[in-house]
Order: sequence, then C-alpha cells, then structure tokens
Amino acid sequence: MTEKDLETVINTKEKNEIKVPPMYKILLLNDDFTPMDFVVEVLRLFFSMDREQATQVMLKVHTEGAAVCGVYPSDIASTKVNQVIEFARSNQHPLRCVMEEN
Ligand code: NFA
Repeated sequence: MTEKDLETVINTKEKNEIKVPPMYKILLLNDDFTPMDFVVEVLRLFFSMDREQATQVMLKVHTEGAAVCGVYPSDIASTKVNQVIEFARSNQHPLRCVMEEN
C-alpha cells in the first residue's frame, strides 16, 4: 500500500467513525473452597460452554490460578462479572471473577 492509499484509508475511517469497541477479558480466579462442580456450572450457565470445555477451563483456573473464560465489550463484561459474583455469593462460595482490558 502506498502512503497515499494509507492516508485514504485513515481519512475514510475518520469520516465514517469506524471504531472497534474496547474488549475486556473475564477471568475466574482460583480459591481453596469453591467446589469444582460449581465452577463448571458457572462456566456453562454464564459463558455457554459445554461440559468438556467448562471442565478444561475450571482445571486451568485450579492449576494456574486464573483463566480467561470470555472476551466481551465493557457493558456485557461487567454484567457477567456481577452475575457470576452474585450467583457465587448466593450459594455461599467465595469464587472471584474480574475483568481486564485487552
Ligand atoms: N480450587 C478449588 C478446589 O480445589 C476449585 C476451583 C477451581 C475454585 C476454579 C475456583 C476456581 N475445590
């Protein structure tokens, strides 16, 4: 691509206000108390994983301390984080869930 082409691409993008929304990773954090089965249910319910994938991600959190369970725009990410925390709290588990910008 020439410099002129690049300029055109940039100008077009500005004119049309094409923007990608910032994306946020959602991570589950390990703890010593939350049952493994409960974490698998969280991943199935809130992140639409099948049992096999949910089990793999749960084990990654368990062995490595944390794992990404999804990547979403900020509104969706913060809603999911709150839903997971509230679901864990209402079942008296200390499971932690956080989001971080990509
Ligand atoms: N470490 C927990 C246990 O041994 C399982 C767990 C996995 C907790 C992933 C939180 C997140 N029961």
